Amino acid sequence: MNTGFSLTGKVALVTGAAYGIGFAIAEALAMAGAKICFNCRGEKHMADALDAYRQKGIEAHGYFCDVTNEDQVKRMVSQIEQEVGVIDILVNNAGIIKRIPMTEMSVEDFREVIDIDLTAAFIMAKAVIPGMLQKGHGKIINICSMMSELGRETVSAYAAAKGGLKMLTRNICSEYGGANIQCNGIGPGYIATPQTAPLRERQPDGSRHPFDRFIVSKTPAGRWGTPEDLMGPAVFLASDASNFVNGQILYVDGGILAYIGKQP
Ligand code: NAP
Ligand code: GCO
Repeated sequence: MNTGFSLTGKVALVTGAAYGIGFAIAEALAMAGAKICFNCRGEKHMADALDAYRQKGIEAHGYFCDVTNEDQVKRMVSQIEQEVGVIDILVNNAGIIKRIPMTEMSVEDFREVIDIDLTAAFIMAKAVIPGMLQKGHGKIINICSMMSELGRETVSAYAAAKGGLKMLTRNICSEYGGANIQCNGIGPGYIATPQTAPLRERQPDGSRHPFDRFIVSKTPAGRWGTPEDLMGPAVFLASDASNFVNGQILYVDGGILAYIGKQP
């Protein structure tokens, strides 16, 4: 049976995939047969990432690029087209969070989060869509968040950006679905990566961080997610298996969004 999950011969670009969720998604796409391109900003991250991909047996192509800079993005995309091929799959994964109460947050900090977590996805999609139109197909996967649906104290900019990213996802679907481009999102729950490390730090007395305990009790699966939990969903949304799935956000959250929480 051909289930349509193979990515053999496809060119995939995963942004911010030197480590964390992006790295695991790139690894999954490579396992399914795709050629992997990724970008990051720092020299040390690049060297470590290339080494980590090599250790996994993946010949990844790494590019220095800040995803908020349209000139750098255009340069990277045309370099990939020359060196690897026209991009079939884009994963907008690069992202940051700033946990600051709203009334203490500077507008510069707010704008930086919106720029990286939302505007950059527009810049990236705008740069790859012409190649996808030429090829007659394309997959864009935006890494959203539970904060595409929910708020929480201190993450106003992040929630605003990830909510916007959900709507950018639906709009790309609306605008380019007719050209055989599918744009979907993955909404990870709480995943153990450097981004969430401060929420899992041990307390001075060795006990678990209260937020860590809160998340485990709020998650029906009873644990934090791992980057590996996102591998299957990413392959599905990158492959022909999802050709009639468009404009959706697939929440991969161990059930948090379905659960009201334990009564006290
Ligand atoms: P992470 O460990 O902090 O990694 C983020 C990556 O984004 C880094 O590789 C970083 O690269 C890159 N990046 C940030 N700004 C960039 C820029 N301007 N240009 C290029 N690259 C940039 O985060 P993560 O937890 O793996 O998260 C990955 C994505 O999933 C993010 O969009 C995040 O919001 C989302 N997400 C995470 C969770 C979670 O619980 N961890 C849950 C839901 C959604 P450099 O090192 O080069 O800066
Ligand atoms: C936070 C977290 C979250 C998660 C994730 C949830 O401070 O609440 O960092 O925002 O990282 O995006 O899906």
